[in-house]
Amino acid sequence: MLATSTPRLFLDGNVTRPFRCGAHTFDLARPLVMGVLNVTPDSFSDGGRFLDRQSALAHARRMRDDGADLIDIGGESTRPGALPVLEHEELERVIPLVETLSAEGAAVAVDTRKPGVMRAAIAAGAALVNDIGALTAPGALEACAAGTAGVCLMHMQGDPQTMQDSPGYADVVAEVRDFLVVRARACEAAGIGRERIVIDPGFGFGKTLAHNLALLRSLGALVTTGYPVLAGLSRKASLGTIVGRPVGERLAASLAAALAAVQRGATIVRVHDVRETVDALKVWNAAGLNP
Ligand code: 9MG
Repeated sequence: MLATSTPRLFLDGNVTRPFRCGAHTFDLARPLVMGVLNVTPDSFSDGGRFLDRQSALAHARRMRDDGADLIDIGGESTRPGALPVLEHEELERVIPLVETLSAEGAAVAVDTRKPGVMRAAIAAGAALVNDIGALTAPGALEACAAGTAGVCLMHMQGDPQTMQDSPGYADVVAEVRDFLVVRARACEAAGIGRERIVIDPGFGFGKTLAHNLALLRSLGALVTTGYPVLAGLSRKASLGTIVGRPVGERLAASLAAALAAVQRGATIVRVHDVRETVDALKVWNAAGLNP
């Protein structure tokens, strides 16, 4: 285990700055908002709503106009129990959107585990590869190293089909942190500079409510690695368990979770409700609560 020996790597304040992803550079002086666009029939929150290209583009542009710094496009659902999608189908869903939105100047992230989709997305102008598998698929590191896009490395125990069956850890915070540091170092060894790397504890990916809360409380353990931390809690089942509400009624819970995450040092929040999150963060910023 790396738990006790993980060095503080390259700190400027707490976190490596700036964050470089493709044609975009973010100074991380304030938390960034990443808006979610699922072009899938089966995502847990908005499955089926944006399969049509025009409605997907309209939703992405709305999120951009509402203040999203990044738009995260996913063509394969990652919700618990989700089945894999063929590569050609994922490409057809995602790449035209990446091309159009990148050409309009948006910073586009592509949520994929497939190296073929990563390569095509980077060629189409994607700024960030958001991989719930932390670039562990054969060829994924090479696909990202070949370009200049940023990478988001997420922790997941198991895979989406079975991950919530019986997640277990001896020390969830240490195990998640150690995994992410190992993956970040693998990226650097492959030629992906540290200024292009973001890490993510993967809330809800092979984790119980208690695991998610432990990670949220101890997000600082990830922040002290020096890599910027992304937190994705928006509308997730753990929030539903806490407040006892279905997925369509978790806005307040999601805002509270986003604020808790940035208060603990997250520099990017991945959210469905961009306008409301941007407003909440404006108040948080104005109050000078930045840790
Ligand atoms: C695709 N996806 C769904 N949830 C996510 C999360 O919490 N983080 C990241 N990076 N991607 C996610």
